[in-house]
Amino acid sequence: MTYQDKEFLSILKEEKTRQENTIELIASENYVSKAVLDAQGSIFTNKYAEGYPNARYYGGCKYIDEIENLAINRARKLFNVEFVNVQLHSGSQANMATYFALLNVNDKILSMNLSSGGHLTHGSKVNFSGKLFDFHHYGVNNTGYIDYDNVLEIAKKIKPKMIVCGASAYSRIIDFKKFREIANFVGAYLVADISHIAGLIATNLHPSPVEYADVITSTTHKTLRGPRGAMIFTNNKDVFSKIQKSVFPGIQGGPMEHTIAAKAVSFGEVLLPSFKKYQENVLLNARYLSDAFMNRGFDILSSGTDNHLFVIDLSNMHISGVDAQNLLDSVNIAVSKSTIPNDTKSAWVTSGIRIGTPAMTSRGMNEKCMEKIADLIFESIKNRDNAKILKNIKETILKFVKNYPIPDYYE
Ligand code: DSN
Repeated sequence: MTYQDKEFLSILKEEKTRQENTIELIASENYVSKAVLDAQGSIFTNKYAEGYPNARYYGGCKYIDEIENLAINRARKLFNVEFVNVQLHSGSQANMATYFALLNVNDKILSMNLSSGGHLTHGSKVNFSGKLFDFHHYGVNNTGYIDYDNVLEIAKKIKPKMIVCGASAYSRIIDFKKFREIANFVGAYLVADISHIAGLIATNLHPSPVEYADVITSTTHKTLRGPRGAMIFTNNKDVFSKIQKSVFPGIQGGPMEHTIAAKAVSFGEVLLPSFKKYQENVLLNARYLSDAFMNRGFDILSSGTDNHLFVIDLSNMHISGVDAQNLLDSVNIAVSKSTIPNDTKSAWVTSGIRIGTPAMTSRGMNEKCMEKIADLIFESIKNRDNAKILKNIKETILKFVKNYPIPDYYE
């Protein structure tokens, strides 16, 4: 590398070492390819391009238009959809643009509650969504599944203008058709936030909402393994026209064209047959890992998973989510604390942890590795007061991860 800034370089090196030496189980994280990283770091970062292809507020946008159209067209192909906006800086902004496009402030929205696996932008009181709109929530039943009859019941009672389906910590198939029927029953828009499962949908390993939802929002960096960012798509021309205006000039100015370039490159990778194989392995590993945890006495919400993640209720292990997260951090395992349905602990403390397999599957891990990871976590929790055993576990992990390198980013 040719960087001169020693302070920067030192932090970059430390973070690279951290990434290399960590078993990464945060369900929303992944490792982009070198091609995606290069596109993100490319000269497209130098360009302002407010507006959309062929309708910009700046000159010099010929190649910017080409790169944005490439991203749009690849996304259209991936999700078999007509209209796509790839300018969203984040999933939160994708949801914000969608609400602002179709609703008025204080309108009613029905979505999944945060403790059952919903997202901050699905109406949390501390988020713009909960402050500006009148959110009502559905959760999961006592087996950990969405109860669609209950969703219908709540919808009939509150008559929302919009129903949001999709979650950040829900491990089961989402029945978009059922959500459409409920939305039709009460005359509501249906929005599917597929941020977590976009990679599975793009490879036909989870049913697609395209036929059912009025609007679909997604991040691009989770199972989809692209750069950090988001997109919105729909098959409804009128809805799309509102979305376009809502994104720009509604809530964003200049799009990050270097990120859009990286989105284009990553969508190209998703179109390759090898990406489907990767997603199949993500699913297999999630099942192996959740089984391995259950065999060691851990309590998994809904007793398993259909996708890339699951949530462990740690109540029977007598450790909170935050303490487990910190403990595992200390032995180089990254997880995120997670609330569980009807959690009695705060969102900072929580009673659970969320585990996902996209990142370690990108590093080539398999069934045997999942058994080992479950063992390492079980032993860490069991021996949390024994510094010597924890030190040995960390040493084992440092040796173990060396066999599964992260992409070779820098020469
Ligand atoms: N914060 C993301 C996650 O970890 O799931 C969702 O935005």
